[in-house]
Amino acid sequence: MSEEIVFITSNKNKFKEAENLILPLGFKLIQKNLGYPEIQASSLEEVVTYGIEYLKDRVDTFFLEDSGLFIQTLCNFPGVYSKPVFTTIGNEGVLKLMEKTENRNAIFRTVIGFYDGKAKIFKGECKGRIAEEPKGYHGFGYDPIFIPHGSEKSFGEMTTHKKNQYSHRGKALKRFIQHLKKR
Ligand code: ITT
Repeated sequence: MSEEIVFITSNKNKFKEAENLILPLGFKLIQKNLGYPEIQASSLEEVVTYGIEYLKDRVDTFFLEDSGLFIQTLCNFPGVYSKPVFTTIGNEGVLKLMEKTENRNAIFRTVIGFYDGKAKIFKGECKGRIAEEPKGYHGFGYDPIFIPHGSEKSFGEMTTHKKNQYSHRGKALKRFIQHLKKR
């Protein structure tokens, strides 16, 4: 019987990206949308740590994650506000804020929190730039406007497998997987 790992997330695209890397290892991945308060914190780590504290008496072994897009010329906005910014002004709004801006550097960050009686944090980041216009229909969220370093394509133009090779989440998941393997 393969070990079950529960991913607490409301986001089925995040789940698909995690499945792509974790399933081949022989674990069974289960998505649970339990909801936890995403506190208005100043860092992704704080959101994740709070989420673990909230859920650890409700679920035995699980992980969750918080991600954000940090745009250099906008003083790291939207960062920890990535979710409300996406659901309000969206990609078009972010591109409007960047009009005529030469410095298009940005970083995507993911922080994973795993709990199995003890809490552990795994981080991943992906440097890249904000595209001039949305490109591609794969993925979710800011994917069409983010082009990772080393690629001409946006995340929106990549398959899940390809995105995982570059992405913040792919990197954090690979660190998490190393930990799972040696537990
Ligand atoms: P959870 O239930 O796991 O929290 P969520 O969709 O609320 O799922 P986050 O708070 O981590 O996820 O995401 C913040 C925002 O950033 C949200 O609008 C996402 O669409 C976007 N986002 C996160 N990861 C992304 C990625 O890999 N590519 C594009 N957009 C991403």
